[in-house]
Amino acid sequence: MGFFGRIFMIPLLASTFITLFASVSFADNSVSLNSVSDSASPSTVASRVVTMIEHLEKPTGRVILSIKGKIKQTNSDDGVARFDREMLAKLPQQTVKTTELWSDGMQEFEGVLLTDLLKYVGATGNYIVAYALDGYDTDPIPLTDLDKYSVLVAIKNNGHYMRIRDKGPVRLVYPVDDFPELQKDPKTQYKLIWHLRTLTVN
Ligand SMILES: Nc1nc2c(c(=O)[nH]1)N[C@H]1C(S)=C(S)[C@@H](COP(=O)(O)O)O[C@H]1N2
Ligand SMILES: [Mo]
Repeated sequence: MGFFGRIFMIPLLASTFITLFASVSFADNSVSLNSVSDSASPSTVASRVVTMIEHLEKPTGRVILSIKGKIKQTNSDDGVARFDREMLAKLPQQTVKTTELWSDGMQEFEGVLLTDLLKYVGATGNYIVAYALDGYDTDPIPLTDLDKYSVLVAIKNNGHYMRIRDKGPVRLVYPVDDFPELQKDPKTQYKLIWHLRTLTVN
């Protein structure tokens, strides 16, 4: 890109920045987006309020997550919202601590709450289906799950960005340890999708 190209990029980048920060308001006494209170769920700190973005920037890095279906904000002509890792990492990050099937001991996962991400793209459906890089897909996940549990679109495990070999780069993590009903329900393990690539909102 030449000198003039760079000059023109500056206002563009600045406006993207402003749009993002205007839309994600960092309220101090924010209302928790989940009915799960912070005391009930030790995994998650108080949610910042996330509202729908007005203009979704385009990914510049490798796309690691796409959202399709009933969403109002997209960043392509084919009606898909595509995210690179930087875009996901810029959203308010939350933590879920839980044990899981694939590794020993307590695991800390970090990423954006699925409920926040869906608000961000203006999702209007009743359930989502998650698709993985390896061809696996979930049964429909009702959005009511997201009111009950802090379901995380995780990009970090124990402080490190997950690579594909770590069952990343994106995983759907439920706070399984915090909820006996999740531990008892055999459907829970089918929802713990690793290599998450696409979410459809239906
Ligand atoms: N990407 C991906 N996620 C997945 C699966 C899969 O095959 N691929 N299997 C699901 C199912 S059916 C179960 S029971 C759990 C545990 O799978 P595992 O026992 O094969 O590790 O992960 C879930 N998440
Ligand atoms: Mo399974």
